[in-house]
Amino acid sequence: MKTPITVTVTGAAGQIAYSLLFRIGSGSMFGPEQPVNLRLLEIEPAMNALQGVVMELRDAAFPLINDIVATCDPAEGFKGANWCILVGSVPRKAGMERKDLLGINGKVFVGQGKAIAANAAPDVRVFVVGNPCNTNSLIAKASAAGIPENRFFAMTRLDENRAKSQLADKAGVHVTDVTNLAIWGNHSSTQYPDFTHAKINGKPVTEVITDTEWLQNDFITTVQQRGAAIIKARGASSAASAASAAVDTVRSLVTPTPEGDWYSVAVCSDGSYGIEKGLMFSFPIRTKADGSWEIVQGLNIDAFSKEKIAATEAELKEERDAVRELGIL
Ligand code: NAX
Repeated sequence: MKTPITVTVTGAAGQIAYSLLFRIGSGSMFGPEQPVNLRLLEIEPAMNALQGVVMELRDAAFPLINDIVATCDPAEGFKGANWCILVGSVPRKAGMERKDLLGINGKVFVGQGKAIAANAAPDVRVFVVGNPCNTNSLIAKASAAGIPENRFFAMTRLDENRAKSQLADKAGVHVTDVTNLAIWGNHSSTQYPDFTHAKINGKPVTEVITDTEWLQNDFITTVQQRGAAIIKARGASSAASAASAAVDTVRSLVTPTPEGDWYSVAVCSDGSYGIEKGLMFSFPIRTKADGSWEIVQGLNIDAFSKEKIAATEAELKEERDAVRELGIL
């Protein structure tokens, strides 16, 4: 058994965490030999519910859970954290403008960024799931003085998994036959699920699925609108699939990527593909043998893709400008 690592999960009494924490406990995220100290952060009104989750985590008797701390104090919650998985976020309520939501959550992520910088382990990595996740991550990054920008991430893996599942269904293959699926940009309805570089059993998707009209229209909108379709069907937003995508993301970040493939996660743009430096933008990413990650370079971006990527970049700039106007950045 290895030395335990410390993992902080915020929004720990919420519905995504209710799946996620048990997947962490079972070893799906960090592997079957990696014990974890869990630090669960919530807001005060949710502390009772969180105690119930802690009772269930204890009742699951996971060999890999070394210690559990439940708290509503961010300094306590992020103490010694090697990984911070920021799931907690205030949801959009009826009548609330997008800007209101950016303002409310912006303040939360300023506080959490500062608390992470002051309390987490020197090797901390910060992975934001709570929406608007790209911009929340941007705010946390800007507020966490001293933590390198390449340690911040935001989740677009659920979008990647949704896109792979749509392509597999259309082609009549298993989802694992679909590779090289990049989500570009924002985790929102402007995201671009890039079918032009995706492969099915090693062949370009465009050779296997010749229905270009479907690829350029229905496929993209189905992926972009999938979250809304789940809410309509289930009466609640995606939770278990989101937790599963969070597990996939962290596993991909800590495991060298198979030769030739890539995965999607939002990272701090270094200007690759002309995306403005500093934006938290989803790119095709590879994890190298030494555990660091890189943006896959040299992909040919056709005119159709360029337009889609520009639209999602414009939205991320708008979000960034809105939080700047609110004085958050
Ligand atoms: P829930 O409303 O079930 O849970 C959120 C929890 O966060 C609540 O228990 C709340 O008390 C807590 N919380 C709020 N502010 C907090 C703070 N300052 N510190 C600590 N905890 C705080 O939402 P859930 O369904 O779990 O979704 C969580 C977030 O994930 C939402 O923002 C949601 O929009 C986002 N999602 C992101 C996805 C992605 O792909 N990036 C997909 C799924 C999901 O929509």
